Parts: sequence; structure tokens; C-alpha cells
Amino acid sequence: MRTINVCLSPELTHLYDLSDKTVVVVDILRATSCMTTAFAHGIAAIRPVANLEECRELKVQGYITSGERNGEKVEGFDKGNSPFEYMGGEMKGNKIAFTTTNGTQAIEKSKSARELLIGSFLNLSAVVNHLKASSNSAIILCAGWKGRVNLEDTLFAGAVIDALKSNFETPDDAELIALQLYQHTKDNMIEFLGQSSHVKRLNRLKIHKDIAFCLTPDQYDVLPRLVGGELITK
Ligand code: 3SL
Repeated sequence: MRTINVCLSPELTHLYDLSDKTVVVVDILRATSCMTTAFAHGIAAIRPVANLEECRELKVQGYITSGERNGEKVEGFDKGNSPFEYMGGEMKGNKIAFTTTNGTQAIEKSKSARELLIGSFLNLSAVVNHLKASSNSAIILCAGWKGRVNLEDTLFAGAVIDALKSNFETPDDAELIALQLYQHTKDNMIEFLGQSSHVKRLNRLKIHKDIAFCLTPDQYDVLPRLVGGELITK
């Protein structure tokens, strides 16, 4: 039977063999929610990059520069990391160079995967249906915060495990942690996450409306995947 693992931090990726797996990278607040939203509104491709300089250099090649550091838009960049910035449709057909504190770092660490997908609550069913239909074993890689575990990514991992527990073996306790957390909090996720370090951080930055939106399941039927260094959906 196929297995599904939850990797609770990018710092733990060395414990897993990614080369024969589908890896779903998740940064609920907010990088992978933002990427999902951008594709749903017509972005052609996203090039995830780990550092600011590389991102700036891609501007001259026609990329829109997007991202954040510590939650705040980077000076001189075109866009920040709020899903609401990607809904207008004015970027349709364009390519984005994207760099974030944790999400794009997690993508960087998963590049050896057989298949790399972008997951969020916004495209939860698209992720689940793809994993169900695939013959690959899978890893849900939680981006966390600077190497530390966070609640919101763990909750998403729990939602995926909940949907797939009869299709996959779950070998480790991380899967149980994620599943139990999700099952106990799924009906009051927003309230529960009020205690989380990143929700407190975003609230301090007055970024309130992104939180509820990023926790809303199945807004979009898109499934970004990494092909040749760029995320695409086609
Ligand atoms: O770390 C990241 O990748 C970001 O999503 C963090 S923030 O929500 O923009 O602060």
C-alpha cells in the first residue's frame, strides 16, 4: 500500500527519501494560499526563488516580483503575499518571481521530489483527488516558520490525512498528530488558530482578512506543480 507522511518542518526533510514521492508543499499562511489564488486568477507561471536578489534579477526578464520577508511586502517589489492582491485578473498570462520567508524555502528543499505540488485549504480537494488517483506515495511538507513547527500547516496536513486514511498507510506519529489536531479543531479552526504564533504575528501587522480566507476549503480547482523550475497548472 502507498504511504503518506507528514513532514512537520523543512528541517526534517533529510529524514525522507523524496525522490520517488509526490511532495505537497504547504504554507497556509500565506505563501501556498497566495500561489493557489494567483493561478486561479490566470497567472501563467510562478518561479519560486529562495532569495531577494534572484527575485529582483528576474524583473528584467519580465517577471512580476512578489513576496515578503517576515510578513511584510519587500521594498521595490510589485506585490506582497496577500491572496487578495492576486484576484484582480490584471496579471493574467504573466509570470511571477516569488520569494517568501518559509514557503519558497520549503519548495527549494523539495526539488528532488518525483513530483512537487502546491497545497492549501483553498485547493484541498484538488490535492486529495490527485493523491488518490496517483500511484506514488506522498509527503505533506509543512513549511512552518523558520524551521519551527506551526499549527496551520499541521492542520492542513491533518485534513489531507483525514481524507486519505483509507487509501494510504500512515507510518509515523506525525501523521497521527496532524490527524488528531484536525479532527479536534476542524469546526472552530479560526478560533483555535487565534493562539498560533503566526496568526498573532499577522494580527500585529494588521493582516486580518487573509487569515479566514486562507482557512476556507475548496475555493479553487487548481493544482500548481513544479516543472523545470517553475510552477504551472497546465
Ligand atoms: O513564510 C512565508 O512563506 C509566508 O507565507 C509568511 S507570511 O504569511 O507572508 O508572513
